[in-house]
Amino acid sequence: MFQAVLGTYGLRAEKCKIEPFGSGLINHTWKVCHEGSAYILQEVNKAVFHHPQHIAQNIRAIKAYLDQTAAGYLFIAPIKALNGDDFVVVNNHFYRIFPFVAHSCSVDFVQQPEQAYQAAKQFGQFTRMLRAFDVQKLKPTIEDFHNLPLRVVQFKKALAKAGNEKIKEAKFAIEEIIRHDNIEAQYAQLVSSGALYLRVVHHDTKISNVLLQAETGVGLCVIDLDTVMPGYFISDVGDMMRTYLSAANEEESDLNKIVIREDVFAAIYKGYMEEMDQVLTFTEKQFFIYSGKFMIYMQAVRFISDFLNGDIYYKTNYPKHNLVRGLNQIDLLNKYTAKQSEFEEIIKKINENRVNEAKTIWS
Ligand code: GN1
Ligand code: MG
Repeated sequence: MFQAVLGTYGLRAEKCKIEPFGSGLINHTWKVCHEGSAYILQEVNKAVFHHPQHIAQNIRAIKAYLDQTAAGYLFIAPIKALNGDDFVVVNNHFYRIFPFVAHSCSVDFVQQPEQAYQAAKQFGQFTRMLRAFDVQKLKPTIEDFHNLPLRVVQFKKALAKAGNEKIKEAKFAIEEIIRHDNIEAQYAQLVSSGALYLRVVHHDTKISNVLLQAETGVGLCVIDLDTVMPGYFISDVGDMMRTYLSAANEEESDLNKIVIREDVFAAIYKGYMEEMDQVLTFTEKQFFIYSGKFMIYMQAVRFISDFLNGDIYYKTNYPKHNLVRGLNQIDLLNKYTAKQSEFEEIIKKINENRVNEAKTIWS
C-alpha cells in the first residue's frame, strides 16, 4: 500500500522511514520521513466518513477563502499528488498527505493552563477568521455529528437491542444518562429557538489537534480538519472543557484522578474569548458553561451506546473499554456540573478585568 500511495506523490516508499503517528480513535496516521522532509500520511476511515471527498472539498474551499482574506494565517492543507489531486484512492481506500510543520510539537494532555489558553485561542481564531465565510458552502462530513437528540435516539436503540448482561454491566451509566436528560432538552430548545448561529466549527478540539511552536509553546495552527463543517460554537468550547479540564483523560479508570482544574477553565475562557468576543452574540455567550455539559454528556452517550452495540465504532483495547470511557465521562460530567457557580465567578472576574484594562487605556 505505502508503495502505491507514496508513489503518487513522487516519493519512493523504500527510501522513506514510515512510523505510526498520533493517538486518534478513527483514522490511521503515519509519519513519513523522506530525504530530509517529513510528511503526515493518513488513511481516512470510510466507515466513519462515508464521503471522504466532502472533507477534501471543504478544506479546498476554506483554503481558497483564507488565501484571499487572511494572508499569513497558517492553514495546513493536503499536499497535491503528481496528478494534481489532493488525495489518492488505492484499493478503494482514501489517503492524503500533509506537510509536517517544522519546529512544531503537540501535546497529548494539558499540563499547564498556558497550553489550554494557546489552544483555545487557536480554535477561536479559526472560527473568527471564517466568520464571513458562507457556511453553506461546507458539506457535513458526518451527518448529524453533534446532533445530541439523535445521539440519544441511537443510545435508546442500542439499549433496546442490547443483551441483559450488557445492560446489567452498564446499569449505573444508563441511569445517569437518563438522569441528565435535561441537557438534551436544553439543546433541543436552544436550537429550535435559533439562539445559536451556524459557524465554521472544528468539532474535535482536543489539545493534540493544535500545533505549538516547539521552542516557545505558542500556538501555531489547528490540525485534523476532517470534522470542520457547519456547527455551533458549543461543540468546540465544550470539547475543550471535556478534554482539557481534567489532568486524567477519557481513558482513565480510576475516577479519583478526575479533577476539574479551575485555572484551566479560566485559560479556555480567556483564550477563546480573546478571539471570539466580538463574534459571538450576547445570547450565545450565556451558553459558554453549558457547552461543557453538552459535549461531556454527548460523549458519555456515544461511548455507552458503542459498548451496548458491541464496540463497533471506537477502537478498543480491552473488553469493557467503552464502558470504562463512558463511566469516566459521567464522573467528569458530575464534577463539571458541581462547579457551575465557580465557573460563573471566574467568567465574571475575567470580564471585570477586561473592563478595568480598557478603562486604564482610556484614562
Ligand atoms: C474520535 O479519532 P479522534 O480521536 O480524533 C471522535 C470524536 C470523539 C473522540 C473521543 C469522527 O476522535 O468525536 O470525541 O474520538 N471522532 C469521530 O476520543 O467520531
Ligand atoms: Mg479527530
